[in-house]
Amino acid sequence: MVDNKKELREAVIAYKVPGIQAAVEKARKAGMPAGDIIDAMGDGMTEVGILFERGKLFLPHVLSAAQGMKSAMEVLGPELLKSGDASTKRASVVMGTVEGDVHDIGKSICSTMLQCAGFDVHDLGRDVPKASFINEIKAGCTMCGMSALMTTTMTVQRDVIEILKQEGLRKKVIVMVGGAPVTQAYADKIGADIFGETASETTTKAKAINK
Ligand code: B12
Repeated sequence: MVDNKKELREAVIAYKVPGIQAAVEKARKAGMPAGDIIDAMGDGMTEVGILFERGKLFLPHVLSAAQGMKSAMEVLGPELLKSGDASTKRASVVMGTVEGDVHDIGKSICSTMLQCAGFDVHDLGRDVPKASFINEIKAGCTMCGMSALMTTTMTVQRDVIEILKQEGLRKKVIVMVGGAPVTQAYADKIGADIFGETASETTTKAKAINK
């Protein structure tokens, strides 16, 4: 299993879609749980980000690694759902990556894990207008998860919370925020209820609030 973890991480760093798919298949055949496979790929993606920052990888490489992860999620997502406890009915959650931001890998992992835990997830995708979050809350979602991967888009999480206050909806909804640049301190500052550093932490915290 340790070898599979390493191989998955390295396959993502090597950014070739077929290589990532092969490493995922190998890990599945070895009986590695879908959640662990996703975690190992996530580690690889973090390293891709570091190499990108250092100028060792370029945008097409990042895009290719992201593509590989997405294609793996198509297989792993349904597998996770089967193994999860989706029979426990929990709150309706609107999830999305905020407007101006197209990074959706981490958000989609969070959505899948929340679904596995029995939440009714309305995933609006990426580059989601502020009003779309608000509309879903007006339509009955009692939790709202916003992902932001850039320092320039984190502020939209704050804006949506402000709109919720102005519309008298803030107390009716549990707000969750996440994404690589987001921290607990930032979440506290903008008045979010839950900060999740990873998808599993997010799910644990969401379940604790919504038993
Ligand atoms: C993959 C990637 C891309 C892919 C995205 C593909 C996709 N479909 O998502 C592509 C190539 C398209 C891309 C494009 C760009 N990118 Co980019 N990208 C990345 C990279 C390398 C990895 C992100 C990722 O998928 N990580 C893996 C996942 C699993 O982790 P995660 O997203 O953090 O999610 C976990 C947690 O954060 C948490 N979480 C996530 N969402 C949520 C939500 C909630 C509610 C909760 C509770 C928790 C939670 O749980 C997740 C799972 O454990 C990051 C580097 C980094 N350090 O993040 C740069 C990075 C985010 N990108 C960056 C930039 C600049 C860009 C571009 C502007 C580049 C360009 N010049 O065109 C464009 C953005 C265009 C736009 N308008 O959005 C910068 C942002 C810098 C900044 N301003 O802050 C980064 C940090 C790279 C860098 N160091 O320069 N990118």
